[in-house]
Amino acid sequence: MQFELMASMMCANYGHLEKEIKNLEEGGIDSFHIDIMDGRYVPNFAMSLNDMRYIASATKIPLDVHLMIEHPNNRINLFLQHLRPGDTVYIHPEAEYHPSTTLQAIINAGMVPGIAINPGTSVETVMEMLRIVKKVLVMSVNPGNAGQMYLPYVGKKITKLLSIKEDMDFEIYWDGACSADKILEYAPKGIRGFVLGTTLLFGRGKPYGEVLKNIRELHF
Ligand code: S6P
Ligand code: MG
Repeated sequence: MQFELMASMMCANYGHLEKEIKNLEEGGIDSFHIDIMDGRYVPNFAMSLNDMRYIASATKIPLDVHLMIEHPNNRINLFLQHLRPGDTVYIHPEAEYHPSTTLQAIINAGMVPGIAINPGTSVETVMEMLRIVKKVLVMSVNPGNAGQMYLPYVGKKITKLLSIKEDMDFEIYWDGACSADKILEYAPKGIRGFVLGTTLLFGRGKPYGEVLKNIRELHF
């Protein structure tokens, strides 16, 4: 079964970040998920520009930048200038007056445009943006923190997104409380990738390579 695994770097050990990056690379991670927060759009400050810059400089593996900030277009170039073609940038449509303008700036810079959809946001309200983006990050927890509980009502929304993704030409990614049973259930249904945080990857007392191998060997 083909699916991507992303490491949620806000859950990494910053005491030895270089080693964390190396261990994840050697373990076979597909991309590094970078949760940028401003303390306004979400009630937390997880990662910021310098964390992203450092990780971009330390790896050739793609970055998956999840902007949880108000009006990202005001400062979008601060982020884009450090990214490489093929890196992904997600915005939250609710955080922007003109999200299509921001998505266009991401496209023009050569990055992959995405939107993140909060648990309380309906597919209908972002329908036009689905024509612009290549990736949709479905939040199965409220944005702001790692280590939260899965919110089961997002299941219906995922079903709806799965039914329109081919026609509208986007891929769906999972963010929040991702467990092995969610991968078992949703990878076969067509979810393209999963962000791994404290639920499955970090702080579990197992080498990352072993965790990632176990996930790839799940019996679907
Ligand atoms: C939440 C953030 C996520 C978390 C991830 C952590 O605002 O966007 O990317 O870092 O959910 O995973 P877990 O397994 O601790 O929920
Ligand atoms: Mg995230």
